[in-house]
Amino acid sequence: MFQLCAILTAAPKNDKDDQMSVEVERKFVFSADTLKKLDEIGAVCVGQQQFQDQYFDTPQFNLTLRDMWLRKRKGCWELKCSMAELSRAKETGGEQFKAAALCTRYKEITNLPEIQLRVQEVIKDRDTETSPLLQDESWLSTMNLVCFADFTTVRRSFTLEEEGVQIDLDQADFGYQVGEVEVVVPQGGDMQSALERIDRTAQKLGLTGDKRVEGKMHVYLKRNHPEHYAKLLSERIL
Ligand code: V4E
Repeated sequence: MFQLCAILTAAPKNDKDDQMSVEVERKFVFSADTLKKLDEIGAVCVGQQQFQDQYFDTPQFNLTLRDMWLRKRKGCWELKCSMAELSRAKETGGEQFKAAALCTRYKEITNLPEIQLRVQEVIKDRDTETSPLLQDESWLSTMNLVCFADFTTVRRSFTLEEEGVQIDLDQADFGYQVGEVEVVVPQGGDMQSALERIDRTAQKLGLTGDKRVEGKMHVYLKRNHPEHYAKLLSERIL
């Protein structure tokens, strides 16, 4: 089974950063056979890394209920904001990519002042004067943000050069593993080609099915925060 999703990544707003790229990814369930397949199709292992993800939200879930995901990974802040509506509007029709119906799109912001601004916009009922001190994490408590998910992932990454895709195999420390085939498309780039390359890679890996595969957060919340999970399900965020 696999899932196709696209993540719109955006750098902070300045002249240089006006460019945006789209990260297209298809999640899939993998097994020991996947490693064999990767080898057979000529994918090259480009490394293994371990990272901790800490996700933050208010106790009222102000961010995640808006499909905004604030996390700290390897000391860096990232905010993923859903671009679903925009993406859907742009992709009406197109029989050839039924898989696109399973797409999710997220603008990814990595510039801390920009992140603080976005979060502040969402939590505007609070008095949230942010500190300009980027090293200072007092803005979290100022905005009433608490860590609701904390887990570590071991990620093995592969490239399939002929398709220009990256394949990640993630093993989370709470006992869930999920793979993804990913292509980063620069703004204005060829999304159709990316989808085709991902689709071809999925076929080469023997992935079948068109059902959504749960990401790590789905499983983490279901197991650890069922109320939060239920709320996101009922609001159709997850
Ligand atoms: C967007 C999102 C979350 C943030 C993490 O996204 P994800 O791509 O699943 O995690 P990961 O570790 O693979 O990040 P990467 O290294 O690729 O940047 S947590 C929940 N969501 C929403 C979401 C969704 N609605 N559906 C699916 C399939 N995934 C994520």
